[in-house]
Amino acid sequence: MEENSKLDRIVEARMKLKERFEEKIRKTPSIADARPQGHGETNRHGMPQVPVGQTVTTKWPVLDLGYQPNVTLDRWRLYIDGEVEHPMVLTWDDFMSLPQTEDVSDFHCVTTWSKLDMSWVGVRLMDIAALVQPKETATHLMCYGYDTYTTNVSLEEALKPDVLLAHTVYGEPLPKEHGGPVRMITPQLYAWKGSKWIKRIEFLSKNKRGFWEERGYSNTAYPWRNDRYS
Ligand SMILES: Nc1nc2c(c(=O)[nH]1)N[C@H]1C(S)=C(S)[C@@H](COP(=O)(O)O)O[C@H]1N2
Ligand SMILES: [Mo]
Repeated sequence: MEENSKLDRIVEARMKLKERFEEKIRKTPSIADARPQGHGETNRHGMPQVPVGQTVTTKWPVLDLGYQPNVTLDRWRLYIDGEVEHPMVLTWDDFMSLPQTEDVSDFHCVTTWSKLDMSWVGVRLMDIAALVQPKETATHLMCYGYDTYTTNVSLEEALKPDVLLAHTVYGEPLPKEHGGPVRMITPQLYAWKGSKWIKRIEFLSKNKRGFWEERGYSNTAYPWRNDRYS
């Protein structure tokens, strides 16, 4: 009963968010650019599969700040707050009872490697947003990792259907070195926009720079525009 009404609320709020952001999403560079830069076949988003300046690898390098936090499931919490109607703190069970999405997507690291066709399971950022209901004033997110990492993402990017809070990769729990128990992925942006060991999602009414953005990386991070630095 309670689960059903939660799901109804998510579905209804998701429709509203879709309407509100549909046009903005259609105008984002990854979708609207007449000549997205890159090479290879056309991918699932209509982009050249390999963005300009990227090289495909089958390895999966690990990038972090020199510290990999150990977050056990009983202590894991996800804080969602800021410009939202219903701020929330989710436990692991709360999180796993949200609608689960399986998806295959690509991973583009700004250090020029791309890993293609990764298979993930997680909760859509869109469904998290539907749950907490961003206020009209909300325009961006600041994502915080348990390692103190931060990164900012616009809502029109964060609400794309392949943006997940992922807990499973290739059918196995996400390994700690890659951000387990849960990380965000942003397949249509450079991968630094996806916080590993995600702890908090803050909805903002004004854009702010995260860790790498303060150190010269782009606020927007569009792979098919070679949009690496600002
Ligand atoms: N919390 C946290 N998230 C992070 C980072 C980090 O150092 N800390 N590095 C980012 C960078 S620069 C990249 S390229 C990807 C790397 O993910 P991977 O280590 O799983 O390849 O995570 C991003 N998310
Ligand atoms: Mo990166």
